[in-house]
Amino acid sequence: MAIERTFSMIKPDATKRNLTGAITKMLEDAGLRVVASKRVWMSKREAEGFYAVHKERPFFGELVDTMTSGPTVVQVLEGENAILKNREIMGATNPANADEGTIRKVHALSIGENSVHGSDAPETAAQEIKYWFSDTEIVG
Ligand code: IDP
Ligand code: MG
Repeated sequence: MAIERTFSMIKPDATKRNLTGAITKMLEDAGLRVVASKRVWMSKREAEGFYAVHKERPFFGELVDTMTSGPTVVQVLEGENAILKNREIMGATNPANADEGTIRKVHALSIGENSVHGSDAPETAAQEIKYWFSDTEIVG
């Protein structure tokens, strides 16, 4: 298995409930290392750009509103098989379908306020890391 990097966000529904530490601990306990991290309050334009792949979906407006409703913690995670591992610890998009012990099962409020984002493939991980971080901000 390869050491990979993936992109993660702790979404506003979670930062508002002071869950940054609790969620980061779940990521670290799963064997992932936070190699870059910053707290941002994203603009509408940044949220629309980040989620451009979903722009035709009926929930796009709600998604942008939710993501700009408070601060987000953007992170780069590193570890063995990090992309898939992060998706596993996150749990299903809809917390009602998420496995026991996953971040979304434990913390998410709804499909729209589901506490975390994680890249779904190597290509999106590379794109998403680049969207939020310069190389010098990823410090190991
Ligand atoms: P993912 O975050 O598990 O990868 P995606 O299908 O990529 O899920 O959707 C991106 C985000 O859009 C979700 O995390 C969620 O916040 C939001 N979203 C997806 N489907 C719905 C929906 O049916 N209603 C409201 N928001 C949704
Ligand atoms: Mg996705």
